[in-house]
Amino acid sequence: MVKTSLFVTFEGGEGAGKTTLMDRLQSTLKSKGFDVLRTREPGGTSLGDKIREILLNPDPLLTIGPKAELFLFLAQRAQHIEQVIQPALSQGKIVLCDRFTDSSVVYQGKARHLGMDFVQQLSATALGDISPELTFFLDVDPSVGLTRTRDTDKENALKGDQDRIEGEGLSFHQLVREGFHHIAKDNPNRCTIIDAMQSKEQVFEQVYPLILKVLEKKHD
Ligand code: T5A
Repeated sequence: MVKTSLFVTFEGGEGAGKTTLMDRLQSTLKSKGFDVLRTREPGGTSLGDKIREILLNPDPLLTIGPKAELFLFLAQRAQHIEQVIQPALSQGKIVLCDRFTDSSVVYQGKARHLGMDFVQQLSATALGDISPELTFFLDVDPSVGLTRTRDTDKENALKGDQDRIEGEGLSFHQLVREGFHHIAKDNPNRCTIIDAMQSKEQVFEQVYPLILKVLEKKHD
């Protein structure tokens, strides 16, 4: 087993193709002998999974204001880092994480109007010294992404029900997309924007070599 710690995050709007890409990256990296931990937010721990159920519950009677929503995301992240991410990195694993702090900055900071700087500053407490070395932002037109998730939900016999955040209007999801572009522009060394309107194969072929390059550098 090859031991190389690397923290990689995957970001983007709804239905951008993160799960699809991460499935392939996980199996390919494992087949090359790397020790890979795959995780996601909200979630990744028992507490995180319970908070996820609350955050994504579409029940209109369950009111969650923007600040409460943010603190729930930060609470699950603090637990996720302490219980899962930090230990895995200390053990020399590659951590592939579906969404992380950039999602809070964009969804709660930009689209919920709490302020991107405000969310970034508040997140620092949960993060400690953990930050992703690489972030891939899968960029897709929100109307295309939302159609993809609806089609997947139907295939999974969920009658096309949308979760609480997915169900926000198109303008909300357009703000999300703008927010990710803003972060990518401000962090060119960490973030790469990937055109997620391309085929699944093309998306993988762009991302995988960039991860390998960083892993090779670590072995030099
Ligand atoms: N959130 C999260 C916040 O508001 N703040 C935070 O701090 C955090 C961490 C999470 C929600 O929480 C919010 C953001 C989200 O709204 P989730 O269920 O985890 O909810 O939602 P997503 O992360 O958006 O996951 P999705 O499953 O909706 O999207 P994926 O994983 O990006 O997409 P994927 O791979 O499942 O693909 C969807 C469909 O598209 C197809 C797939 O086959 C699938 O059918 N597909 C493609 N089709 C054509 N071309 C391609 N290139 C394709 N790639 C995939």
